[in-house]
Parts: sequence; structure tokens; C-alpha cells
Amino acid sequence: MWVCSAPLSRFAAGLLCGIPRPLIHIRSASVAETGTTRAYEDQNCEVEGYLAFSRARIGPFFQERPVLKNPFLEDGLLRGYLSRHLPQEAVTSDLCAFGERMANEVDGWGRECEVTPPRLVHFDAWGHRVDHIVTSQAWKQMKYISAREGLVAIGYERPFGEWSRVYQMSKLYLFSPSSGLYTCPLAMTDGAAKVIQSLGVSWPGEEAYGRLTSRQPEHFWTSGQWMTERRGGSDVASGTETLAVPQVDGSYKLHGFKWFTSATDADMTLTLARVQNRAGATTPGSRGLSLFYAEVSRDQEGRLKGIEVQKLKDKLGTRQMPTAELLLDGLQAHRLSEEGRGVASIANMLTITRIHNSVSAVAAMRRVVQLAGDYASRRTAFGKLLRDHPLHMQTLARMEVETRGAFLLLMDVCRLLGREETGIASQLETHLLRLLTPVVKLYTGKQAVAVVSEGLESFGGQGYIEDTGLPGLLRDAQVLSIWEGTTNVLSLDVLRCVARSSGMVLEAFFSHTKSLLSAASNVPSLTPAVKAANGALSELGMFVQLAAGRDASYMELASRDLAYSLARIYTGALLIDHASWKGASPSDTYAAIRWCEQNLCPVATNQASGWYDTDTASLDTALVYDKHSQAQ
Ligand code: UCC
Repeated sequence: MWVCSAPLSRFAAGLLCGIPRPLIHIRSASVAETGTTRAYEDQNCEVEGYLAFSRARIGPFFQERPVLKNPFLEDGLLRGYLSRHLPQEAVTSDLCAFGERMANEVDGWGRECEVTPPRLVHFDAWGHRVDHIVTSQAWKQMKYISAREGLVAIGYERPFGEWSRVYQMSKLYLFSPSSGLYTCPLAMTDGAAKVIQSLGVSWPGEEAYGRLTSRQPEHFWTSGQWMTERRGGSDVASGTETLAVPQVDGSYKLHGFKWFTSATDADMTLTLARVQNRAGATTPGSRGLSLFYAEVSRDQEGRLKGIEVQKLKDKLGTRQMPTAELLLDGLQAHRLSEEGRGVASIANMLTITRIHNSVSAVAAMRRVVQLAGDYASRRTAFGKLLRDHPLHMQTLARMEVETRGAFLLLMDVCRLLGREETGIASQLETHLLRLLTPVVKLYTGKQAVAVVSEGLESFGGQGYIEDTGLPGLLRDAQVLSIWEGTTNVLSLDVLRCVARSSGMVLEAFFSHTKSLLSAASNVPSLTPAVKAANGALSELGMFVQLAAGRDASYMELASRDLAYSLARIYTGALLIDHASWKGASPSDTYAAIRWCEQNLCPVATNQASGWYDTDTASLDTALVYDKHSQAQ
């Protein structure tokens, strides 16, 4: 950037005498760069007249920006959790070094991904259809660093046994808010590796598995997850129209239209389609869906084989990442699942991507809380720093409590995943993992939007200004409660797993929560929190008893509140458990107490108010569509 030197500025000022325009290119930013009022005054003296007046209007004050510091060192709860459960020096030093890279290097790339979004080039200069998705250099660097740092590989190498998922997800948690949404392809890549592993690593998935879990950037592949079609975002089972036509060599050709495909520059994908029989017929519904593996490749002319990219989506957020509509026009694919077991087979992918989603949600909360806290130490209003205004601190403390609770819930699910994958999970832990996966995804997705929104407000107007980088946090958070299952679809998934396990998942929940609470019952400072959590657990038990005889529509209406109650009670127990650890800080206790002061069991409260009763559904509908006006 050009900074005006003193002789040059004099020259420029002379040239501009009598020209009725401000001298915009003699930048006031030079004042900010020198950072001293003195420099400003000197320049004023030198240029005089018109320029001085222009500068006087701008004024010498520039607000210090919030500074991103090493997110590992800044995060006392992450470090506390790891020193309790995974105190290995190798983990600490790796995360510390990685955090340093986030602050000094990667965060800048993330910003570049945001301001240089992908674009689609349909045709080359000679008219050939090429469908090239052009991504930024920074986006490519994200792929490189992801491989090098083992952001997927760690989950499969398992360097710390059952704790490897905690380690991997901690690393992703540091990466996520700086990654320019590269965590999205990583989530799908991890999910695809998991599916291939769970179906048995053999041809045709063998090479793909090696690439998805590779640390070699040139060998590393990312995967897509093409599930969504025009008729079915949530209702995949009846909405999937893509046909799989068997070929003589045992492969299939896919024909269909995928309506949302995220990170479409992937090297391969997993997708669902209906196998066509010899008569050209297919089986409807879930039992007609099978899971396919396909590579994304090009022919010698550079054309995508069997795929046309119709367009890139114009989205509220996640603009860093290409999301496309794809026409599958004879895409060669291999069936991975048994015929008709597509949804059940891709469910493993959903478990992984839903956990990744939760990582991104908690990481977004943590990032905005860190920046808001830093800013509060730099910004003065009404005669004192924001950090010295108790009401402002109360607001940030509430965000902090939400973030802490979400973090512990997330880490507990990662712990359970690690135990299951290493074959040491008890039956109870397997049930808990199944139940808590939709719970953590739906709850943290909603929290992220609320906390990040509150966080933006704490910067005042600056939180609304694009080139601060802050609004992008909110835009990207909004998707977290939508993709990978909306809040309501996941609430129904909670009911699904309760029903399919004949209630065993709930038994596991009650049993484990009680044991966490009873272990902390002799810690006097935690008494109010333990009492509140125990009370909520009893209320939940009563709800379950009362609901046992109710029909499906009653349970459907209760499902969202049930999921929230599970999240709040379990998180309360985890906060209490963490606060009762010998290395805990007084703030851990305070956070547990504050968390447990909220309504921990909304399903009981709303049940008592009749929210799920038979006549409520029609009243809700009448309310939503009410056209009555008092004026009529
Ligand atoms: O692709 C997308 C965006 C990609 C971007 C990824 C970013 C990740 C985060 C990044 C962070 C930055 S979004 C599209 C995602 N789509 C969904 O999430 C679909 C949402 N819909 C559902 O989840 C529905 O509930 C369905 C599709 C699962 C419902 O299907 P069905 O066929 O009607 O359900 P059924 O009949 O109840 O279940 C079929 C089988 C059963 O197995 P079996 O037959 O053995 O009993 C179920 O138990 O699937 C099993 N199943 C599950 N198993 C269903 N859901 C699950 C589950 N969650 N876990 C285990």
C-alpha cells in the first residue's frame, strides 16, 4: 500500500489547491499505522488547509480491533479437559503449535476463502463444456494442511487409543473457525471413511479409504455426501429419485439430479440411488435405497465423466465452499451396501458428520466469546472499558456458560465415539452414543446461532460490518441447525432410537446421569446445581412414565422439548462432574451452578401446560393460519 511521504504529500496538496474534492488517497490510515497522535499532528502541519480540514473531520481516533490469539492457549476449559483426560505432552504441544498457526497464518487463509468464493466455469474458450469449479488458493491450502495435520487421519490411526477422537476433534475445534469452512469437506471425508471401514475395507472402497485417511497432501482425497434431491432434503427415503442401472461388469450407471451437494470439488462421493431391475422397476421408500461409491473424474478433453454441474448455489453463508446442483448422467458407481440398506448404511456417515457439525458449532461459539472478551479489554464506552461494565460482563458470562456446556457435551460424545470404535464401549455407552449424537447436533446448532448473534452485538455496529470478518461467523452458524438434519428431524431421530432400542437408550441416560450426579453430591459448593439437576432428572422420569401410554402424535409434539431436556440435564451433569474434578477452577463451579439455574426439563413444564395434548395440534395450526383481524 502506498503511504504518502511528507514531500510527496506537500506536492499533492499543492496540486490539489482549488480542487473541490477531498484528497482521498492520502490516507488517514497512515495515522492508524503510526498509531500516534503526534504523527497525525505533524502531517496536519505539513499539508495544512484543505487536507487538514479533511483529516480533522475524520479525527485521530481509531478503535483497536479484537485480536485473535492462540485459541488453544486462550481456552482454559479445553486445556483443563485435556489435562484431566488426555494429559499427554505430545497432544498438548501439537495443539499449542496448531493453535499458533491458526492465529498467525490459517485465519488469514480462511478470510481469503470468504472473500474469494468459488466460481463455476461452464465452458472453455473453445466452447467445450468443462464445468470447472474454480476455488481460491487458500481453499487449496486448507486441503494441504488438513492432510498434513492428520485432521481426518488421526481418527483412523488412533495414536491415543480410545481418546483419539477427542484429540482429533479438539484439533478440528481449533481449526474450524479459521478454516474457511474446509471443515465441511473434512466432515464428509471422515464420514465416508467411517462408512467404508464399517462395511469392510475391500474393493472398490479400499483405495478410497487409504486416500481419505492419508496424511500425504498429493494422495489425500475428500469425499462428498450426495443425499439431497429436489423432493427430499429430510425425507430422503421417499424423495430420492436417482436410478442405478446395473451394468454387465457389476458396476452401475447413476441417473438423477442432486439438489444440494456440498464441497462439490470432492474427489469422490457416497450417494443414494434406487437399483432398477431388469423390467426397469424400482422399490419405493427406504427399502429401495442402496448406497453407492463414485469417483469424480474427467475424460481426456477435461469433461466431467457422467456429471454436469448445473449451477452453484447462492447461499446465506458457507460461501467459501462450492455447493452445487448436479445432474448425474450415467455416472459410473459401485454399490457398497446390500440392496435396500442404503439409509442404514449411510447412517454411519451421518453420525460422524453430525458430530463434526457440533464441533463447528461449539468452535464458533468459542471464537466469538474469545474475540468479544478481547474486544472488551480494548473498547472504552461511557468512560471505562467494556470489561468494567458489569452488565456487559454478565452478557459475556452467559455466552461463556453456554459455550462451556456445549463443549463438555460435545467432548463426551467424542469420548463415547472413541470407546465404541476401539471396541471397549459398554452396552450403556453404545446406547448413550446413539442417543446423544442427534441431541448434541440439534442443541449445539441452535446454541451457536444464539451465542454468535449475541457475540456480534457485543461489538456494537462493528459486529455488523462485513470486513471485520464477524458477520461471516453468524452466516456460517445459521446452517448448523439445518444441514445434517434439522432440529425437528433430529428430535424425531431421538424418538426413533428410543423406539428401536425399546427404551434402552433412555435407561442408559438415566443411569449414567445419576452416577455423574451422585459422584459430585459430596461437594458442598455444587449442592445447588446437583439439587437442580437431580430434580430435573426426576421430572424427566415422570414425563417418561406419563408418556408411555400416549400415542405417536403426542410423542411427536413432545420430541423437541424432550431432546432439549436431555441436552440440558446431561450437560448440567457434565458441568458438575467437571467442576468436581480436583483440577477444576472456581469458574468451573460457577458455570455449573449458572447452567443448572435454567429450566432443565422443558418437556415436563410444557407437558404440564398441555402443549402435547390432542387438541393442541389443531390450535397450533389455527394460530399459525389465523387471518382474523379485529378491524373486520
Ligand atoms: O448432505 C448434506 C450436507 C453435507 C455437508 C456436511 C457438513 C457436515 C458438517 C460440517 C461442519 C462444518 S445435508 C443432508 C443431510 N441429510 C440428512 O441429514 C437427512 C435427514 N433425514 C433423516 O435423518 C431421516 O430421519 C432419515 C433419512 C434417516 C429417515 O430415513 P428412513 O429410511 O425413513 O428412516 P428409517 O426407516 O427409520 O430408518 C432406516 C434405517 C433403520 O435401520 P434398520 O432397518 O436396521 O432398523 C434405522 O435404524 O436407518 C437406520 N437409521 C439410523 N441408524 C436411521 N437414522 C439413523 C441414525 N441417525 N443412526 C443410526
